[in-house]
Amino acid sequence: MFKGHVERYIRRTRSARRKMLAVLIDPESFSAKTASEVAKRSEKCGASVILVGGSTICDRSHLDRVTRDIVKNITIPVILFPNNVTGITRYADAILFMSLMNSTNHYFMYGAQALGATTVLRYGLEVLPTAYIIVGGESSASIMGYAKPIPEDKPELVSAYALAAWYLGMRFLYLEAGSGSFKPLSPEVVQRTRERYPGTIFAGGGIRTAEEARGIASAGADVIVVGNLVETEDFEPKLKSIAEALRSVGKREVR
Ligand code: 1GP
Repeated sequence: MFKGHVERYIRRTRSARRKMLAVLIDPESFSAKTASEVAKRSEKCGASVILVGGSTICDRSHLDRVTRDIVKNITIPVILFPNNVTGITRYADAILFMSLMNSTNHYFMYGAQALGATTVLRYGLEVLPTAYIIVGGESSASIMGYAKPIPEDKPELVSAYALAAWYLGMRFLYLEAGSGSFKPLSPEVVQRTRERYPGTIFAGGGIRTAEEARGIASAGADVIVVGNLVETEDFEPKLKSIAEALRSVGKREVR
C-alpha cells in the first residue's frame, strides 16, 4: 500500500514536526504468525513504521513469510533493515538501502549493495538511501559488519561521517548503538549529528524507556527505533509510553 510513498510519508511527518516510532521486528526471533501479531499490537500502541531486519538473517523464505504476514496485518509502512543480501524480500514497501560507513570491509560498504541492487530493482522496492553508522561498543551489528564503532566521546567524528553521508546523497541516516545495548546513544551524539545532517535520522540500540526515547528525539532524531522491547511478553505499556513521549516532543517543537 505504501510502496513508492514511504519517503513522502516520512517527509510529511517530519514537516508536521512529529517524531516517529519504528518497531524493529527481527524475523530470527519470531514465527510469521507471532511477528504479524506483534506488528499489529505495535501499531495499536502508536508505532509509525515497522522495520524488518536483524544482524543474522539468512533464511530468505522465512523472511518472505514474516514480511508478507506483517504487511497483511497492518496499515503503517513496512521497511526492510537488511544485514546483507539475505535481508531482501519483495513483500516490503521500502528498503533502507544502507552502506555501513564505518565498516573496515568493502563488502559492507558497497559490495553487498552491488550484489543486492538488481534484486531490489526487480522487486520494485522503494529505495531509501541510508548511511549506517555504528557508535559505542561492540555489538552483533559491529561484529557481523566488520565495523570499528565510533566511541561515544567522539561526537565530532559521528557528525563528520553524517555530513559526508549527506554530501554523498544519502537522505537517511541510521545511528546504531547496537541491539540490546546496555547504553543507548547519548543525546549529545545525536545533537551534534543533527547540527550537520539535514536528512532523516533514525536512532536505535538499547532504547527501552520513554525518558531515553524523549532525550534522543529532543536532541534531533526523527525516528526512534525499538527492537528488543517488543520481544518481551507484555511490551504494550512501555511501547505506549514511548509513543506518548514522542508525541509530546513533537508538540513542544511546534510551539
Ligand atoms: C538494532 O537499533 C536497533 O539494530 C534496535 O535496538 O533491539 O536494542 O531496541 P534494540
